Amino acid sequence: MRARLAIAVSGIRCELREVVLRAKPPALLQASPKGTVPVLVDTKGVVVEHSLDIMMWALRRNDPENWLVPEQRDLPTMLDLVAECDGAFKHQLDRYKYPQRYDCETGEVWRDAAVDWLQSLETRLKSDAYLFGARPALADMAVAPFIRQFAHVDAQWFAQQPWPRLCQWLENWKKSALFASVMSKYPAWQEGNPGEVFPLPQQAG
Ligand SMILES: N[C@@H](CCC(=O)N[C@@H](CS)C(=O)NCC(=O)O)C(=O)O
Repeated sequence: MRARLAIAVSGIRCELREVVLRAKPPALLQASPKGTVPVLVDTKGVVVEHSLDIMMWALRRNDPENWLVPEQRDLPTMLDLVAECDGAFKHQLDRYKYPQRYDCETGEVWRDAAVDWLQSLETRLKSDAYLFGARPALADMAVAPFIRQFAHVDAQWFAQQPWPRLCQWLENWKKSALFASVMSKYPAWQEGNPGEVFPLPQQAG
């Protein structure tokens, strides 16, 4: 989702090929044998294999909303926060969501392990509406999809935490036009077919 957010805001026209993970098309595995999505192949055939790298690829080409230039601090500081998300928090999120996949009796211990980091986001949002200032930037967009997943595991529990600003930040993002523009469902891509145009012209910018 975060790769789509960055491509949508950049307005760079792509061919989107929706992949069903149970039936990965050979073209995906040929481009990227690791077999995870998202994967981007540029017009020169360069393969970009991770969602954050795809965000950077798009925003380095066109960054109309200055996601790479936050109001506060700088890009390396944002990337440090994203690394915390992609590291420890993602590890906890996966186990909270799917404890049985990881041989955990319950996910609650992993939920609780994430509390301090989520509290640190709440603290960050005390001074401004977004993580690095009064407008959204890369860190917000890279982190929000995972906070959304975390909140959805047990929405009631999440709503009961003392995180009013984090909840508001999440709600604002979920109400945004950009979020809506990346939530469309697409049919699975079939070999030989053209993909979908993404972003649609009205989705750009
Ligand atoms: N580090 C990768 C991780 C991507 C990832 O794990 N994607 C999942 C889907 S969200 C996947 O493709 N899993 C492969 C599978 O389930 O076969 C990224 O950020 O792009």
